[in-house]
Amino acid sequence: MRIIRYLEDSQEIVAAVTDDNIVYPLPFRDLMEAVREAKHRQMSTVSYIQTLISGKQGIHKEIGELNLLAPIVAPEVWASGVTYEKSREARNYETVEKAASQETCYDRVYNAERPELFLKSTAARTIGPNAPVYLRSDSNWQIPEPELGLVITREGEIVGYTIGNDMSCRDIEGENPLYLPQAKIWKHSCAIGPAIRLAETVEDPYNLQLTCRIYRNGQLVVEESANTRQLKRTYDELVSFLIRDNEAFDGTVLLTGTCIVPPNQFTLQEGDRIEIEIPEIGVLSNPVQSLIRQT
Ligand code: DO4
Ligand code: MG
Repeated sequence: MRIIRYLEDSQEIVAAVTDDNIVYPLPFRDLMEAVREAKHRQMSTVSYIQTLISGKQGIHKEIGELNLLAPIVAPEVWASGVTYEKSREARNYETVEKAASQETCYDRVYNAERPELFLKSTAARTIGPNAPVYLRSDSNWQIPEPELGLVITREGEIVGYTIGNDMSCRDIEGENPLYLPQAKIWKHSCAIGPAIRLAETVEDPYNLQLTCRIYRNGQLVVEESANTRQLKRTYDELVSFLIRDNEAFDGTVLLTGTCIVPPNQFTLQEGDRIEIEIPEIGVLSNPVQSLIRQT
Protein backbone atom coordinates (compact mmCIF):
# COMPACT_ATOMS: atom_id res chain seq x y z
CA MET A 1 0.00 0.00 0.00
CA ARG A 2 1.25 3.47 -0.94
CA ILE A 3 0.30 6.89 0.40
CA ILE A 4 0.14 9.92 -1.87
CA ARG A 5 -0.91 13.56 -1.63
CA TYR A 6 -2.57 15.31 -4.54
CA LEU A 7 -4.28 18.56 -5.33
CA GLU A 8 -7.91 18.71 -6.40
CA ASP A 9 -9.86 21.97 -6.73
CA SER A 10 -7.07 23.68 -4.71
CA GLN A 11 -7.59 21.23 -1.87
CA GLU A 12 -4.81 18.92 -0.70
CA ILE A 13 -5.96 15.33 -0.52
CA VAL A 14 -4.17 12.47 1.25
CA ALA A 15 -4.94 9.09 -0.24
CA ALA A 16 -4.07 5.43 -0.03
CA VAL A 17 -3.29 3.60 -3.25
CA THR A 18 -3.73 -0.16 -3.34
CA ASP A 19 -1.67 -2.53 -5.45
CA ASP A 20 -4.51 -2.50 -8.03
CA ASN A 21 -3.99 1.25 -8.54
CA ILE A 22 -7.23 2.25 -6.88
CA VAL A 23 -7.00 5.58 -5.07
CA TYR A 24 -8.88 5.99 -1.78
CA PRO A 25 -8.99 9.51 -0.31
CA LEU A 26 -8.26 9.41 3.45
CA PRO A 27 -9.52 11.70 6.23
CA PHE A 28 -6.02 12.83 7.26
CA ARG A 29 -3.80 15.82 6.73
CA ASP A 30 -0.79 13.57 6.28
CA LEU A 31 0.50 10.04 6.75
CA MET A 32 1.80 10.75 10.26
CA GLU A 33 -1.71 11.50 11.47
CA ALA A 34 -2.75 8.01 10.28
CA VAL A 35 0.31 6.45 11.94
CA ARG A 36 -0.51 8.15 15.26
CA GLU A 37 -4.20 7.21 15.09
CA ALA A 38 -3.35 3.57 14.27
CA LYS A 39 -0.95 3.44 17.25
CA HIS A 40 -3.65 4.89 19.49
CA ARG A 41 -5.96 2.06 18.37
CA GLN A 42 -3.13 -0.46 18.80
CA MET A 43 -3.37 -1.41 15.15
CA SER A 44 -0.82 -1.47 12.38
CA THR A 45 -1.09 1.50 10.01
CA VAL A 46 -1.96 -0.79 7.09
CA SER A 47 -4.75 -2.61 8.99
CA TYR A 48 -6.14 0.70 10.20
CA ILE A 49 -6.19 2.20 6.71
CA GLN A 50 -7.72 -1.00 5.36
CA THR A 51 -10.63 -0.66 7.79
CA LEU A 52 -11.13 2.93 6.58
CA ILE A 53 -11.24 2.05 2.88
CA SER A 54 -13.05 -1.27 2.98
CA GLY A 55 -16.41 -1.06 1.24
CA LYS A 56 -15.49 2.30 -0.36
CA GLN A 57 -15.56 2.76 -4.13
CA GLY A 58 -12.19 4.41 -4.68
CA ILE A 59 -11.06 6.18 -7.83
CA HIS A 60 -9.73 4.07 -10.69
CA LYS A 61 -6.84 6.23 -11.82
CA GLU A 62 -3.12 5.83 -12.44
CA ILE A 63 -1.38 8.06 -9.90
CA GLY A 64 0.38 9.77 -12.83
CA GLU A 65 -3.01 11.19 -13.87
CA LEU A 66 -3.35 13.07 -10.55
CA ASN A 67 -1.87 16.45 -9.70
CA LEU A 68 0.63 14.92 -7.27
CA LEU A 69 2.27 16.79 -4.40
CA ALA A 70 5.24 15.67 -2.29
CA PRO A 71 3.85 12.64 -0.42
CA ILE A 72 4.64 14.29 2.93
CA VAL A 73 5.58 17.80 4.05
CA ALA A 74 8.82 16.62 5.63
CA PRO A 75 9.89 19.15 8.27
CA GLU A 76 13.48 18.16 7.56
CA VAL A 77 15.19 15.95 5.03
CA TRP A 78 18.50 14.50 6.19
CA ALA A 79 20.88 12.58 3.98
CA SER A 80 23.55 9.96 4.36
CA GLY A 81 26.80 10.11 2.41
CA VAL A 82 29.27 7.58 1.03
CA THR A 83 27.15 4.60 1.99
CA TYR A 84 27.74 2.84 -1.34
CA GLU A 85 31.09 1.97 -2.95
CA LYS A 86 29.92 3.84 -6.08
CA SER A 87 29.62 7.08 -4.10
CA ARG A 88 33.04 6.62 -2.52
CA GLU A 89 34.58 6.17 -6.01
CA ALA A 90 32.81 9.27 -7.36
CA ARG A 91 33.80 11.45 -4.36
CA ASN A 92 37.42 10.30 -4.66
CA TYR A 93 37.35 11.15 -8.36
CA GLU A 94 36.07 14.69 -7.85
CA THR A 95 38.05 15.71 -4.76
CA VAL A 96 41.20 17.78 -5.17
CA GLU A 97 42.35 16.60 -1.70
CA LYS A 98 43.38 13.20 -3.06
CA ALA A 99 46.98 14.18 -3.72
CA ALA A 100 47.51 15.09 -0.06
CA SER A 101 47.11 11.63 1.44
CA GLN A 102 46.63 8.03 0.39
CA GLU A 103 43.36 7.76 2.27
CA THR A 104 40.77 10.46 1.63
CA CYS A 105 38.09 11.62 4.07
CA TYR A 106 35.67 9.59 1.88
CA ASP A 107 37.67 6.37 2.35
CA ARG A 108 37.71 6.98 6.08
CA VAL A 109 33.97 7.71 6.42
CA TYR A 110 33.04 4.71 4.27
CA ASN A 111 34.79 2.46 6.79
CA ALA A 112 34.11 4.36 10.02
CA GLU A 113 31.53 3.32 12.59
CA ARG A 114 29.91 6.78 12.45
CA PRO A 115 28.20 7.41 9.08
CA GLU A 116 28.22 10.72 7.25
CA LEU A 117 24.83 12.38 7.87
CA PHE A 118 23.94 15.91 6.88
CA LEU A 119 20.88 18.15 6.89
CA LYS A 120 19.83 18.17 3.24
CA SER A 121 16.63 20.17 3.10
CA THR A 122 13.70 21.77 4.85
CA ALA A 123 10.03 21.70 3.86
CA ALA A 124 10.28 24.98 1.94
CA ARG A 125 13.18 23.73 -0.21
CA THR A 126 11.74 20.28 -0.91
CA ILE A 127 9.60 19.65 -3.96
CA GLY A 128 7.37 16.80 -5.10
CA PRO A 129 6.80 15.07 -8.43
CA ASN A 130 6.79 17.11 -11.66
CA ALA A 131 7.94 20.37 -10.01
CA PRO A 132 11.27 21.65 -11.35
CA VAL A 133 14.56 20.97 -9.58
CA TYR A 134 16.80 23.99 -10.00
CA LEU A 135 20.42 24.28 -11.09
CA ARG A 136 22.78 26.47 -9.09
CA SER A 137 24.16 29.42 -11.01
CA ASP A 138 27.75 28.95 -9.71
CA SER A 139 28.38 25.30 -10.53
CA ASN A 140 29.36 23.64 -13.81
CA TRP A 141 29.05 20.04 -12.64
CA GLN A 142 25.62 19.15 -11.29
CA ILE A 143 23.99 15.75 -11.01
CA PRO A 144 20.95 14.08 -9.48
CA GLU A 145 21.60 11.57 -6.70
CA PRO A 146 18.85 8.92 -6.76
CA GLU A 147 18.33 7.59 -3.24
CA LEU A 148 15.93 5.54 -1.19
CA GLY A 149 14.31 7.74 1.49
CA LEU A 150 13.21 6.48 4.91
CA VAL A 151 10.14 8.19 6.40
CA ILE A 152 10.51 8.15 10.17
CA THR A 153 8.66 9.11 13.33
CA ARG A 154 10.18 11.36 15.99
CA GLU A 155 11.26 8.17 17.81
CA GLY A 156 13.08 6.93 14.72
CA GLU A 157 10.63 4.25 13.65
CA ILE A 158 10.74 3.66 9.89
CA VAL A 159 7.10 3.88 8.74
CA GLY A 160 7.61 4.11 5.00
CA TYR A 161 9.91 4.34 2.01
CA THR A 162 10.00 6.99 -0.67
CA ILE A 163 12.31 8.09 -3.48
CA GLY A 164 14.60 11.09 -3.07
CA ASN A 165 16.81 13.13 -5.36
CA ASP A 166 19.78 14.63 -3.49
CA MET A 167 20.80 17.17 -6.18
CA SER A 168 24.54 17.79 -5.88
CA CYS A 169 27.31 20.03 -7.23
CA ARG A 170 30.38 17.85 -7.74
CA ASP A 171 32.73 20.76 -8.46
CA ILE A 172 31.80 22.68 -5.29
CA GLU A 173 32.19 19.66 -2.99
CA GLY A 174 35.29 18.53 -4.91
CA GLU A 175 36.98 21.89 -4.34
CA ASN A 176 36.67 21.52 -0.57
CA PRO A 177 34.53 19.10 1.49
CA LEU A 178 33.78 22.00 3.87
CA TYR A 179 31.64 23.44 1.07
CA LEU A 180 29.24 20.50 1.44
CA PRO A 181 26.20 22.59 2.54
CA GLN A 182 26.57 24.77 -0.58
CA ALA A 183 27.10 21.72 -2.77
CA LYS A 184 23.89 20.20 -1.45
CA ILE A 185 21.42 22.87 -0.32
CA TRP A 186 19.77 25.54 -2.44
CA LYS A 187 16.27 26.31 -3.65
CA HIS A 188 14.52 23.17 -5.02
CA SER A 189 17.63 21.01 -4.59
CA CYS A 190 15.68 18.13 -3.09
CA ALA A 191 12.77 16.19 -4.59
CA ILE A 192 10.79 13.40 -2.94
CA GLY A 193 7.92 11.19 -4.09
CA PRO A 194 5.82 10.17 -5.88
CA ALA A 195 4.46 8.06 -2.99
CA ILE A 196 5.35 6.57 0.38
CA ARG A 197 5.26 2.79 0.43
CA LEU A 198 4.22 1.71 3.91
CA ALA A 199 7.11 -0.16 5.52
CA GLU A 200 4.89 -3.05 6.58
CA THR A 201 4.13 -3.76 2.92
CA VAL A 202 7.74 -4.00 1.74
CA GLU A 203 8.98 -7.57 1.65
CA ASP A 204 12.71 -6.82 1.59
CA PRO A 205 13.89 -3.18 1.79
CA TYR A 206 17.44 -4.40 1.06
CA ASN A 207 16.37 -5.61 -2.36
CA LEU A 208 14.96 -2.55 -4.06
CA GLN A 209 16.05 -1.78 -7.59
CA LEU A 210 16.66 1.89 -8.39
CA THR A 211 16.85 3.15 -11.96
CA CYS A 212 17.76 6.68 -12.97
CA ARG A 213 16.98 7.99 -16.46
CA ILE A 214 17.87 11.44 -17.72
CA TYR A 215 16.28 12.78 -20.90
CA ARG A 216 17.67 15.65 -23.00
CA ASN A 217 15.61 16.99 -25.89
CA GLY A 218 13.38 13.94 -25.47
CA GLN A 219 16.33 11.52 -25.88
CA LEU A 220 17.49 9.19 -23.13
CA VAL A 221 21.08 10.30 -22.33
CA VAL A 222 21.74 8.48 -19.02
CA GLU A 223 20.25 5.23 -17.75
CA GLU A 224 21.76 3.46 -14.74
CA SER A 225 20.46 0.98 -12.19
CA ALA A 226 21.59 -0.31 -8.82
CA ASN A 227 20.14 -2.20 -5.87
CA THR A 228 19.82 -1.34 -2.16
CA ARG A 229 21.53 -4.65 -1.36
CA GLN A 230 24.80 -2.83 -2.15
CA LEU A 231 24.30 -0.49 0.85
CA LYS A 232 27.24 -0.66 3.28
CA ARG A 233 25.09 0.08 6.36
CA THR A 234 21.69 -0.84 7.77
CA TYR A 235 18.75 1.58 7.79
CA ASP A 236 18.44 1.25 11.58
CA GLU A 237 22.11 2.16 11.95
CA LEU A 238 21.63 5.35 9.89
CA VAL A 239 18.47 6.30 11.80
CA SER A 240 20.09 5.63 15.18
CA PHE A 241 22.86 8.14 14.40
CA LEU A 242 20.29 10.68 13.17
CA ILE A 243 18.22 10.59 16.37
CA ARG A 244 21.15 10.26 18.77
CA ASP A 245 21.06 13.26 21.15
CA ASN A 246 19.00 15.04 18.52
CA GLU A 247 15.44 16.27 18.24
CA ALA A 248 13.73 14.49 15.36
CA PHE A 249 10.28 15.26 13.99
CA ASP A 250 7.44 13.05 12.77
CA GLY A 251 7.66 12.77 8.99
CA THR A 252 11.39 13.42 8.70
CA VAL A 253 12.89 11.85 5.59
CA LEU A 254 16.36 10.32 5.75
CA LEU A 255 17.95 9.73 2.36
CA THR A 256 20.21 6.69 2.46
CA GLY A 257 22.94 7.70 0.02
CA THR A 258 23.42 7.33 -3.68
CA CYS A 259 24.21 4.10 -5.44
CA ILE A 260 24.01 5.68 -8.90
CA VAL A 261 26.36 8.35 -10.25
CA PRO A 262 26.07 9.51 -13.89
CA PRO A 263 29.30 9.30 -15.98
CA ASN A 264 31.98 11.75 -14.77
CA GLN A 265 31.74 13.96 -17.88
CA PHE A 266 27.98 14.42 -17.41
CA THR A 267 26.38 17.58 -16.03
CA LEU A 268 22.68 18.45 -15.94
CA GLN A 269 21.36 21.15 -18.25
CA GLU A 270 18.27 23.31 -18.24
CA GLY A 271 15.46 21.44 -20.02
CA ASP A 272 16.61 17.95 -18.94
CA ARG A 273 14.13 15.67 -17.25
CA ILE A 274 15.14 13.28 -14.45
CA GLU A 275 13.24 10.09 -13.72
CA ILE A 276 14.04 7.91 -10.71
CA GLU A 277 12.16 4.64 -10.43
CA ILE A 278 11.77 2.10 -7.66
CA PRO A 279 9.00 -0.23 -8.92
CA GLU A 280 7.52 -0.77 -5.42
CA ILE A 281 7.19 3.02 -4.96
CA GLY A 282 6.76 4.55 -8.43
CA VAL A 283 8.58 7.02 -10.66
CA LEU A 284 9.77 10.40 -9.39
CA SER A 285 9.93 12.67 -12.43
CA ASN A 286 11.20 16.27 -12.35
CA PRO A 287 12.18 18.74 -15.08
CA VAL A 288 15.43 20.68 -14.63
CA GLN A 289 15.44 24.47 -14.69
CA SER A 290 18.13 27.04 -14.27
CA LEU A 291 17.82 29.06 -11.06
CA ILE A 292 19.02 32.23 -12.80
CA ARG A 293 15.74 32.41 -14.73
CA GLN A 294 13.66 32.05 -11.55
CA THR A 295 15.09 34.99 -9.55
O1 DO4 B 1 30.13 13.18 0.88
C1 DO4 B 1 29.27 13.75 0.34
C2 DO4 B 1 27.89 13.35 0.15
C3 DO4 B 1 27.73 12.05 -0.53
C4 DO4 B 1 26.33 11.73 -0.82
O2 DO4 B 1 25.44 12.56 -0.83
C5 DO4 B 1 25.97 10.35 -1.15
O3 DO4 B 1 26.82 9.44 -1.05
O4 DO4 B 1 24.82 10.13 -1.52
MG1 MG C 1 23.54 11.82 -1.72
